[in-house]
Amino acid sequence: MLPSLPRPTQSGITHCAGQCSNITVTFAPSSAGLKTATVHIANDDCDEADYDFALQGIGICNPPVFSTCPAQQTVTAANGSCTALVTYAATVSGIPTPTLSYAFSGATTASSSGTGSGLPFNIGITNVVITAVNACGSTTCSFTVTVKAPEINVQGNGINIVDGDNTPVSSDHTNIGLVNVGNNAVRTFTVQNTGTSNLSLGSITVTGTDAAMFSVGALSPASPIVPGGAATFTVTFAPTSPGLKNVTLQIANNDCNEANYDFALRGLGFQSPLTLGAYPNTTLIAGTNTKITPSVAPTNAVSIVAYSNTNFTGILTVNPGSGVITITDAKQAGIYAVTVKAFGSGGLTATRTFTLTVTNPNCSQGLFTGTTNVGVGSYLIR
Ligand SMILES: [Ca+2]
Ligand SMILES: [Ca+2]
Ligand SMILES: [Ca+2]
Repeated sequence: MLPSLPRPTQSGITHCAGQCSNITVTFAPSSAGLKTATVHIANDDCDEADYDFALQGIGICNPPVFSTCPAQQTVTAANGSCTALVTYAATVSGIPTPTLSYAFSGATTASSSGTGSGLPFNIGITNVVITAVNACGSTTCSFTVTVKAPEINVQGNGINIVDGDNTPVSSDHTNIGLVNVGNNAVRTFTVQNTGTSNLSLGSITVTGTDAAMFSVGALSPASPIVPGGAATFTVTFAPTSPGLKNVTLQIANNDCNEANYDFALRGLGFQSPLTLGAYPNTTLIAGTNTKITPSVAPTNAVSIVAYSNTNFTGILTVNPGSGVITITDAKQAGIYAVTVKAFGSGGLTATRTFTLTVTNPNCSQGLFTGTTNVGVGSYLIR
């Protein structure tokens, strides 16, 4: 382009004989090619009043070229961090010096003249495009930044249980449901790693007032869980009393934003009612057998026993299902208070009593209540 001449600021200069001064000319081409101009110096010389001479220069313009485009970057986020710092550098040549702009898309989004190098990138894949522009053209270079991290997910019965879930339902096993006191129910939960680096699990615990009724099995296979992998653990609910039992399950892990994966668990302890029917007072002859049937069959009896005092040496057995008492070889003659005691789950008991009269027709009164065998004639009364 035209030379830049400082004409306005140089006017009216007077030089005495022998004096001199300098004029500077700056050539700043804004496009490529041959550029020409003429310098005019107006003066009071008698025959060179317009002192003029030609100038020329060649404008050089080179479009941008990347000599270094950063390689693909893959880093693993530090434990507990959802970002990673990534550094890189691009070098570009061109005349005039190109200006660079950066565009980020994907996991991390931004657009600026800042390089982004040394700054945090989000978990996932970020596409970086660098555009170089000068007067002669433009070019781009692109690369990706991949930040790897673990990602925890927990399922019960194949259904996701979100971190912090506080609404136990049976469909995802967080509501274990009704379990008889003294029995237990086992539920299996699955921990998945849907991320891109190893998921490390710490302890799996239950907390809350009723925590003693819930026990957690070992993780299988053991931590860590590889990307795309899974492991399981069980929770056993063994109520020791009736009623709703609530706890919080906590899974310590190295996910950046779900490090304490916790959700509510619930179970209902149920106490089966224990009933035992009434037994009729019964009379039988010494040395004989009989069966005594209760008014109704017992319910939920685990076992039933019947007993009297030590004078009675016959055999008393009770069927826990029917409640029927079998008396074998009743003796000695006498009147006995028999206690029937049923045992249910969770320590429940139920008791009935009845009177058992053992007679001996060989005695005039029909009764004999001694504890010692007594010989009467040729009879042996027991
Ligand atoms: Ca997460
Ligand atoms: Ca998650
Ligand atoms: Ca949590």
